[in-house]
Amino acid sequence: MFTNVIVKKPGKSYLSGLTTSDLGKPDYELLLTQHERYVKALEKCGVAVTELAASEEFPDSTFVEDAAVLTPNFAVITNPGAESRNAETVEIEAVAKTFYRKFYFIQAPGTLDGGDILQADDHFYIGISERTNEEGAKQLKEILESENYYATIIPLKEFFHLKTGIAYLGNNQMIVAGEFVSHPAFNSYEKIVIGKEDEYSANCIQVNDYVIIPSGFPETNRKLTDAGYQTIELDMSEVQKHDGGLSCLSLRF
Ligand code: CIR
Repeated sequence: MFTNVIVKKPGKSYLSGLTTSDLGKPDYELLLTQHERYVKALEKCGVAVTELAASEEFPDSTFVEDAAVLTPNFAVITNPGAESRNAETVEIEAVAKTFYRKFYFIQAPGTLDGGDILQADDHFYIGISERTNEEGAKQLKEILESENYYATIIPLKEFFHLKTGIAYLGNNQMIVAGEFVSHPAFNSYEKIVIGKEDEYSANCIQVNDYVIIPSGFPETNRKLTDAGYQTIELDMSEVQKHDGGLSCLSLRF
């Protein structure tokens, strides 16, 4: 069960944030509306939402997931791999202190983005990407193993972050796309496979009784519904324009 989430309102500077997509310039008003609907959907899932105010000095800081890894008993403050995002951790550490007493930190030269970390019950998967390096992954693995979790490091071939292409739904079920469809690390899970054209919808979030998915992917919605999940669909167009998805916008714990 998740009881809390942390989110952060996007600022106007979002428009000058990092992106690799060619989907066009985000519409700020529409982004705010999409963010408000995201918060409402989380509330419907039964979690208490802590919403941080926008920070104009950090254009990508609405993607709070990258600054921390939160588990039931401790928080890991990351060392985000993009220079312009690195100091986003200061505010996330401060707010995490209202919920946690035990902290670990990823230290340079290790870098790590929370988007590269997937928890499936007592097992964490740690992606090595453009943002998370081997040293950062190794540090997190050691922290997790010292806390009696399992941890597996997965070097990425194509995806931006690990969770760009995979989500854990609970009940030993994973939703997988692209390079994860036949990846041996996930062989022991029951898989819901997402086709190439629907790849964006692999980044979805299971929150208590619901799975929140991006709208515009009827096949994904059908696969989840057939598997017995209740879905909530949200338009994520303005988030997708800056390489973000549903998981990136919140820390869930
Ligand atoms: C970035 O490049 O850092 C942001 N524009 C997108 C971050 C997405 N975060 C995530 O997948 N966890």
